[in-house]
Amino acid sequence: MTHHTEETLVLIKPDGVARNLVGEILARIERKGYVIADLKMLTPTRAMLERHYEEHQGKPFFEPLVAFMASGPVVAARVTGDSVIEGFRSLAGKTDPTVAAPGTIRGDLGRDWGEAVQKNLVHGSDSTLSAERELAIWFG
Ligand code: RTP
Ligand code: MG
Repeated sequence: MTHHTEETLVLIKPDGVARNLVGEILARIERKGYVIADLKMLTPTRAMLERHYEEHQGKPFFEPLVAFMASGPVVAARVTGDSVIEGFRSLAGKTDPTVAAPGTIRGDLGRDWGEAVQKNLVHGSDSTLSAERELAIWFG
């Protein structure tokens, strides 16, 4: 596998902020060796979220997801590191925290048992193209 420096967008979703897990989650990112290159807290607008989640428009969880993400402050981070896009998603674990592996953020800290929207603490970009697009939305 070839290694190269990448950047990704990480979001700590409203459930992570409300549960006071910001420090814990950022610490896991830093301990892995990734660098937090930019960081802010904000309550996202609906317009931002519709762009961020455009690939999910029309799916049954889209509206509840946007409502959940707009329900309170989130932390947005530009994170850089060696193969960080895939690496952070591996650190985060599977989308559904009930089946995410122990050792992952969602597996260790997830407390969402079968709700309509997965309150799964974090978001991470899933490709270089998504990372570029999402970083433009959250960091301009
Ligand atoms: P993310 O985009 O947040 O990093 O998570 P992901 O790639 O693992 O999941 P994705 O399929 O992109 O879905 C985005 C977010 O929508 C919520 N979701 N709920 N009820 C459901 O079945 C369902 N599916 C997805 C989750 O909050 C998920 O992270
Ligand atoms: Mg996704």
